[in-house]
Amino acid sequence: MFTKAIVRAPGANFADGLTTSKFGSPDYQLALQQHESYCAALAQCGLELLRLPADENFPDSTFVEDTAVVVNNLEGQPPKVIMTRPGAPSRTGEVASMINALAAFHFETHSIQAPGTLDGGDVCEADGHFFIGISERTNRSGAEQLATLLSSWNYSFSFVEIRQQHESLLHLKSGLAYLGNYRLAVTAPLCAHAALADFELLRVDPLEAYAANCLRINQHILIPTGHPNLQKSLHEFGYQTITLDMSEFQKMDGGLSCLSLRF
Ligand code: CIR
Repeated sequence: MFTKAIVRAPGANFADGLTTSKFGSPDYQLALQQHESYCAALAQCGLELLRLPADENFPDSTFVEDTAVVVNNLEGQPPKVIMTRPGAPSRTGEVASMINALAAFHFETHSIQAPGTLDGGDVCEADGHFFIGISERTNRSGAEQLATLLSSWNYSFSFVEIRQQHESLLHLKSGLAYLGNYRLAVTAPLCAHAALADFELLRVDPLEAYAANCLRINQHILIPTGHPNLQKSLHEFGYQTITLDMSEFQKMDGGLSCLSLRF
């Protein structure tokens, strides 16, 4: 169960962030509206929100998920956070203000050290097992540092290489989401990966690949609008869905998971 989330509204220079998408420049006012709807959906799922002010020093800073990995299901152990070291140089400075924001929650705090890089979007927890993507943003050193910490707390992990064969994936969670009950939503190229062999895979239609970044929060799954096949499959499995228009965030290579840090 998640009870809290940290979010940060996009700043007026949101369009200056990193992107590879061909969908054009985002509309800032529409992005703000979509961010409000996203926050309302998190509240509907029962989360209490810490809303950070927009930070125009970092145009990608609305994608808060990339700055930290929270590990807080450890029986008898204090909750922990691993501050990342984002792989894009323009984003490394985002971590400092997230450290400040997290101070109120008293996590035991760890940090990824140079030469390691790690983006939170490359980390997917699945009931005690962590999938760690090795991507253009997360290098092997960063992945290994995280894995060492997780192992020391008795978590299992597996690395998922997404660089060569899955060029279109920015982060691991751009192509994979944990739905609970050892079930993953996955894009076609990732389905054959050995690390996923012990999980039930819900294969996402290649035409709906963006929706593989859906987001389970307690009893709901958030899904971007316009992906009817995945939505139908999720309903057949008995999930309740909330659809959200993510068009302006998709233009900046962002998805549903990136916009919040949940714990
Ligand atoms: C970036 O390229 O870093 C941002 N424009 C998008 C980050 C999306 N984050 C995520 O998938 N976790």
